[in-house]
Amino acid sequence: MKSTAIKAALLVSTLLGAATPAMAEFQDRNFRVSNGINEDHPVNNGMKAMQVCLDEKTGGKMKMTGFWGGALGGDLQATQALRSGVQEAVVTSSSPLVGIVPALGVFDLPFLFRSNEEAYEVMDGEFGDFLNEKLDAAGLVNLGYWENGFRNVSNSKQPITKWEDFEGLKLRVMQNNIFLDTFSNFGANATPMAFGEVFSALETKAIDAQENPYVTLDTSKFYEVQNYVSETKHAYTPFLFLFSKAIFNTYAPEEQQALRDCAAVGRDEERSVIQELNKTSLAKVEAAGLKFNTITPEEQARMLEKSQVVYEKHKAEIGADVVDAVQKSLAEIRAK
Ligand code: TK8
Repeated sequence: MKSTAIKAALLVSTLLGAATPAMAEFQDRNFRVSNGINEDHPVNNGMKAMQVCLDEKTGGKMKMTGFWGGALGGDLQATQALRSGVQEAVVTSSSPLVGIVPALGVFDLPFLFRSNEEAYEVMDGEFGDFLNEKLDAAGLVNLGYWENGFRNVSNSKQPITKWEDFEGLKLRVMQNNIFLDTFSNFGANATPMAFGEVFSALETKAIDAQENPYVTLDTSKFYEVQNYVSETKHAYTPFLFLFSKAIFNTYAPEEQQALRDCAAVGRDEERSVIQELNKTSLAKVEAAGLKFNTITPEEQARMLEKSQVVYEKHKAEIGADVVDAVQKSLAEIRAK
């Protein structure tokens, strides 16, 4: 009897012993994720999928809370808070961060990417890793390239069908010199502005125009204060899911790995929800009365041609090696 009880007790402790160390690596964590976009943006779908994955991997110990509409500050401000270790995570466009990591400016070069698929291949591969090393050196761990997407122009004045139509248009650009130069070179009165100020600037007519993916035109309600939307697809910008390196380094290797793996799960979900919502968002803004037009492939080629000066002007500052690397990688992808 006694020996059976001891055997049973030993068996239980062995089983517990086997199960305990794996879970013991995970502590209770609750981290904040800052977002400039609103809660109905597909980033939230991605974060929900990421949370399900984290629950599974950490036995429910690692939780994240999204903050929306710039509640924890704009992209740049939130990113600086990560660098100084006072905030855990941000989902931000790469463009406002070029002052921190100049190489990120590569994504701002006009008409660089032609399709989502080639953008994914470049970002999820070696080139993306190469940029991640530069972010890491700046105190930022990039958990993955999520999608912001192809950017299109909306405005309150007229359809944009050729670059000359930008003449005199007061157009908000992100805090980024490549965007500033691209639109100034088209004749626009380009004004750098943080994302959180765009809606009211459009509403008060301080500016006429902005450029963002359809999903943002929809979820940030810009369509309420715009009359025209023109499919320029002049740039594809990613969202970076950044984590404070100072905080990340205090996490156990298993926790870090769970974050990386689950961010990839979230990214895939977010990208696929965006593809669907892009269509319904455009339908919704048209139903709200905006006039929609596309740009001919010939005109897009003309815009790219006109923009060569922007490539030349910014190549050294982005890093000639960086621009050459992305172009080489794109040439390989396109030759397949
Ligand atoms: C959201 C921004 C935004 C970006 C912009 O925080 O600023 O226009 O496209 O969506 O990162």
